[in-house]
Amino acid sequence: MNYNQIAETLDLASFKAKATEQISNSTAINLEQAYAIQSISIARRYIRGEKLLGLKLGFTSKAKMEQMGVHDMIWGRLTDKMFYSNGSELVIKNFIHPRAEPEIAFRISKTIDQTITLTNAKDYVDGVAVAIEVIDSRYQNFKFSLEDVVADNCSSAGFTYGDWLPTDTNIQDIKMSLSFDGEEVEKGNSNAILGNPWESFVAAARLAQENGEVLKKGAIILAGAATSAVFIKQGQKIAAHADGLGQVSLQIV
Ligand code: OOG
Ligand code: MG
Repeated sequence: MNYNQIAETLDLASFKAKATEQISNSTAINLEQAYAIQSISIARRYIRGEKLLGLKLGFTSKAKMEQMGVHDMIWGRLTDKMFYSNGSELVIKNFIHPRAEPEIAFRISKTIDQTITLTNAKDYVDGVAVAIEVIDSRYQNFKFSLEDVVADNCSSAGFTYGDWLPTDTNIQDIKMSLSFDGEEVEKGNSNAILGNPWESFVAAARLAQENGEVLKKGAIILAGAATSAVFIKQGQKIAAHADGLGQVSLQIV
């Protein structure tokens, strides 16, 4: 199997906003190979000048696993090209079939240099925020196997976050929702994320260490969606809300 070729196909599908066929339709790949393809395709972005901003976890909630028919947690990379500031415009024609989901973001306060547990996690975070992730599978019909979606950098395409709040702000057992033009389209509870969103931060720190990704001061972690993701359309104002964290929005143009 040619990893480089698959990585190039996925990267170009993203760059040109044109869907491609699922890898697993023609080639059997395992998870290790899928992560190798992901890192080659991200390296192509770095060559174009994109910078790593952080990591995201996916399928950390049952709602997401069930929606997409997969069974395990995955992780991907976020770059500066995917970042949108709160309230800004997202040009939908640069995407294939984007969906939005409400998330929680963590901001890292210092380089992670030891094993992170629930007990020391807060020492490495200086802010928590409500976030929106925009996912855009590069595969036709948004259909994939777990390996396919890992190779495709976990559908990562865009994200934004709201105001950073102090680390001791409660993020457990809070209502999270997604609304389009003021109407709620999804709602869930933050504990749907691994039972406690802080577990997601702990997992991200472990995965980063295991995979040689150094998370430095300022890096962002997205914990994974608490609800299903919903297709977005031109003209919508999309917003995510989390009790106690406020709200964040994007205008889809
Ligand atoms: C994969 C990305 C999953 C999440 O928050 O669970 C994800 C997908 O659903 O296309 O970002
Ligand atoms: Mg997500």
